[in-house]
Amino acid sequence: MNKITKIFSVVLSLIMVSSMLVIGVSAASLRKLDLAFVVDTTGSMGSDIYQVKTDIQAYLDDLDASGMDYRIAIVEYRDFPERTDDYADFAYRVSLDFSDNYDNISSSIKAIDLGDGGDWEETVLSALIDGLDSLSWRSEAGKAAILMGDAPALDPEPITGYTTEMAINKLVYDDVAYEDSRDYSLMSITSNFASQATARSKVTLFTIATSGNSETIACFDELASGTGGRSFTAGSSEDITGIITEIIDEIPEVVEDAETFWDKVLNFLMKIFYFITFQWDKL
Ligand SMILES: [Ca+2]
Repeated sequence: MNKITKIFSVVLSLIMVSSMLVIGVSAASLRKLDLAFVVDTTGSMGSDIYQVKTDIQAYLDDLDASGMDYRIAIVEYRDFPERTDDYADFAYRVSLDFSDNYDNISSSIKAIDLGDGGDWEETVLSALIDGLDSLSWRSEAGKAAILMGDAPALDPEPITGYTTEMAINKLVYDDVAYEDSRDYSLMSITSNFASQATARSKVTLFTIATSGNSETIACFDELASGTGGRSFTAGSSEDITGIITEIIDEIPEVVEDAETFWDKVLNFLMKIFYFITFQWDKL
């Protein structure tokens, strides 16, 4: 048993070293970007959305100047029609799946209409979990979303049961119920690897709270910081364009390139290595 374990660990070390040599450290700057706008389209958002419609050309010019191969998607959210009694409402709606066509992006933004939303809180979490999940992300692209709204999330969300923590897990690990295997048991390392090997890579979230409401700011701040992104507050609608420009400037530094399958394999082997190192006596 002891001999087998030793042979196993030597073989594993060889695999690890050769993997590192083959894969190398590819810290190239962000080349491909999939960027989703997630927008509250209830009544009070009128002047904020008007600002985005007016200045969309400027945002696309900034993205062109960045040299990234980018695509834009638009997800809207309001509230459950079952809650608001307004059947023009929805928990989320994909207004545009990822597109690099200027006319499609521009016309989709200009077509945004306003709904009701009922009470103050809205279905932010459905938009981040299910809305973003239904988009056609490129596996090899860096992934980011800009959330813009004036009201906090329904948390926990009625009907779905979604919480802020679940939304952060979904954005970072593509798994609402993700739990990191801090115990380094072989079972949990293996099952985490199995669930993450083919998952969508991390989505970095930037947020723009368009009201000074402290609950909204706290909610958006928690969501953005949970993904390694940043939260902004727009004092007035006129501030939104400056904030979006700042986010676009920051994206190449903050948003990570997609983790490749081989990055995940390497990460898995590292965890196995820790397992053997720390569990050596028990083996
Ligand atoms: Ca509502």
